[in-house]
Amino acid sequence: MLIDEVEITIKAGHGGPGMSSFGGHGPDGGNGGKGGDVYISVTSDLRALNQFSAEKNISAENGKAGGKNRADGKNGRDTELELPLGSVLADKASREEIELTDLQTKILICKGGLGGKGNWEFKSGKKRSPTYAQPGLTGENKKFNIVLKYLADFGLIGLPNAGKSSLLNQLTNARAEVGAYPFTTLEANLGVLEGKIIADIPGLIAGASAGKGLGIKFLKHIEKVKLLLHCIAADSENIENDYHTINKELASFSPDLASKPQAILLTKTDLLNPEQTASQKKLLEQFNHPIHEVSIYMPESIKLLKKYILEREF
Ligand SMILES: Nc1nc2c(ncn2[C@@H]2O[C@H](COP(=O)(O)OP(=O)(O)OP(=O)(O)O)[C@@H](O)[C@H]2O)c(=O)[nH]1
Ligand SMILES: [Mg+2]
Repeated sequence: MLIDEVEITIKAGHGGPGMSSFGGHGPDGGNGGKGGDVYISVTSDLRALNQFSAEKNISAENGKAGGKNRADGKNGRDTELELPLGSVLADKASREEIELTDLQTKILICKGGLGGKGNWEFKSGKKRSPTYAQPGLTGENKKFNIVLKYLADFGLIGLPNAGKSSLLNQLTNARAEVGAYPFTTLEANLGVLEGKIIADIPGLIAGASAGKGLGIKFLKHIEKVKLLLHCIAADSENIENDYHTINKELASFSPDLASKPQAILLTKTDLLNPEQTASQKKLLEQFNHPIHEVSIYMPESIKLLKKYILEREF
């Protein structure tokens, strides 16, 4: 299951306490180390929120205590938290929002506490007792609600079994489940092709917008896409019907979605001979969309499709 919303607590490390000790020449307690910081970085692995399925408390290491003989305690180790591209973090207290839209981003989200000074540092102080050492400061502690917004640039749509997930796997690093039966995909899958995000959603059927099948609630995942990749199986018995079924459902769900640019992917062309493929393609030409013949068993067709996707300028 793809986790797309989660609440977590992030806690930076506590500063280590300063030492209170005395050597041959009086106070010699060293300083505590600084608490570790927590950083956020961005990953193209859109399943990264699944790391919080069990543990929702993230922390960095505390600073170590100062030692005798003016020895400084070690700083706590920093923690780096990887969140998926498209995450929006809302700070529960300040209501500040951070949107992760760039893979290069690295943010210091919670700062570790400073280490306490050891009693050596207060040697010449008049107000303090010579045994005084600071305890170290607490690290920052914040609660966030994280929502994964769908930033997909491309959306694979089509009837169940049209080959959408198979294509996603060929085009991107995704490992979506593929099955020789309808409704294999139960959740939206996302993959990244050189920084462009492609979404694969469960197949739509006639009546989907009225709640039939699974697909409709996943359409929100592709509401922001710039191009719909409409998958139609080449071996379909009524290919025009397939086209209309999907577009009718899109239009009932959202006219906005239905009016988005589409490219037709005529899938599974390995199942037909070139003449059959050509006549199926001809039936789709009336819809005035670019048509790409693809087969996961024809690497050249996948290469051409990748090129087409990567060259899209929006
Ligand atoms: N011959 C052939 N079979 C394909 C091709 N692409 C996909 N298939 C097969 O078609 C079946 C359905 O593929 P999926 O990728 O699961 O289809 P889907 O559109 O994601 O299906 P749902 O998730 O159920 O909507 C599987 O048995 C695939 O192996 C292709 O290019 N050629
Ligand atoms: Mg699928």
